[in-house]
Amino acid sequence: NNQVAPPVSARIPDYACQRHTPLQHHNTKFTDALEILEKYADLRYDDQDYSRALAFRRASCVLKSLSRPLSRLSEIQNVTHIGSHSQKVIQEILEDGTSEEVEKICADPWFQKMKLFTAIFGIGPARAKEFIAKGWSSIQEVRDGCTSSDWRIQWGLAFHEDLTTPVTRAEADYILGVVRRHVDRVLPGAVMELTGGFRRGKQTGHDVDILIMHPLENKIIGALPRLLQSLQSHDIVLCGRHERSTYHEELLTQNTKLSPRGQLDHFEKWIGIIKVPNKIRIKNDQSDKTSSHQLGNNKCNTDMKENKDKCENRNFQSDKNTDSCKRDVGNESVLYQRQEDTLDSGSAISDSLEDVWESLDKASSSSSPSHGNPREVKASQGDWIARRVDLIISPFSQFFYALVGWTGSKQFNRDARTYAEREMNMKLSSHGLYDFNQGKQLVASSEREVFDNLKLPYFEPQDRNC
Ligand code: 8DG
Ligand code: MN
Ligand code: MN
Repeated sequence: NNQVAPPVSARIPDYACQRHTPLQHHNTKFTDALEILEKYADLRYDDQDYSRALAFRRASCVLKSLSRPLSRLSEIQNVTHIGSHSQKVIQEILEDGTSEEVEKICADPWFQKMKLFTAIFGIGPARAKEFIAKGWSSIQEVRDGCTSSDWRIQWGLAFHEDLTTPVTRAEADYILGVVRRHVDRVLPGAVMELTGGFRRGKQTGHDVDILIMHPLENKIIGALPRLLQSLQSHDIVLCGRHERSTYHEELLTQNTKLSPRGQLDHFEKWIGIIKVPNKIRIKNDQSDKTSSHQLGNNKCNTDMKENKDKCENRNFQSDKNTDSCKRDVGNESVLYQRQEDTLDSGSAISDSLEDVWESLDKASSSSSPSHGNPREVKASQGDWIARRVDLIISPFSQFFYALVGWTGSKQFNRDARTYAEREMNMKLSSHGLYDFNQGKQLVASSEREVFDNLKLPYFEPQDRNC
């Protein structure tokens, strides 16, 4: 034991938001196994006991940040985030190459059914358990027996194969391009960012997350309904639902308990499904055939695997004096500049807001919220594939917090929020940062400033893959 590498623990910061966590790392055979245990714990136990699942996620997260493959358990024995259960599994894999416990879970029919059913858009663990209790074990049985009127479940079932086919980077770029053309028409001057996993450098994802902002704070009022009208008139939208903004300033300081699964925020958004021509995906598939997919030793993980990490280097540079910031994408540089709002403040705004919401509510109850019968649409499907899209619209003042939040990963956000609370006496959300020591909100006009305000070193999106 005298040739043991220096303890890794001495160099591992406590929070994932203080560590580089790249997409491609050296310990997939451990992290794949730990993430199966995480998933199992998440599905098996109720929300109250999400801590079990989180313990595996934290352990996995630490291993992802190591700069070399783990070769002995002693290297991580004193790391606080790697509990005894995770250590046991890691030890097993070090000795045998696989973990018996993980193998058993993978072979467990209940787990397989839960994974199958919770992969349906609109189905959570509670509903999946009901399906299993009815004796169903296939998607077809759910299609035949499920009577839910929830639009997500109806469309999710009809287009299940489409929606569980990984969205490629080329498709994400295509969707961004389409949305951009419509945004340019209905909200000229708007800024858009592809967020979520794609921004972190993933080559595939389960959906496409697009964040939209306008430098004039009030310009975004009514923009999302106009955008959707524009998209719908071009027969691109399959179904979807608007959500009103539920933001109010007290939320910045309120100690809202984040639900363990979804960190719901209060932005106005649209959650839906759109059509993408098949040729967009096929082009991408062919270029992918050259790159190999690396799988861990525990092979039951059917989750979407990423291809080799190819990232654009996106930098935001801020300029505090002019209240603007620059973003560089290749040779192009985009200037985000706060502009003076020309709209009247006060009642004029709330009146116009009410009008917008009224027409929105009417629209969504009449065409509500989908177009046609999902099964019939599926039966006459043309040369396109259904893709999940999230459109989020943020005011300029909250944009960079929204950008960090919607870039993720979820675990990065969780740790950044815990770090803010415990280490800084601050409250972080996708809407802003409140400093309880100073009793005020800390503004950010770049992503870097979000990190600065938290006294954290800056991490590029591709290093936030925890
Ligand atoms: P994937 O789609 O590639 O599978 O992964 P992802 O892009 O990382 O996950 P996601 O479920 O699409 O969520 C994108 C990020 O947005 C994630 O880090 C969580 C964050 N997020 C917020 N607010 C909200 C919210 O209200 N709902 C959801 N679903 N995600 C939110 O900051
Ligand atoms: Mn996503
Ligand atoms: Mn999403």
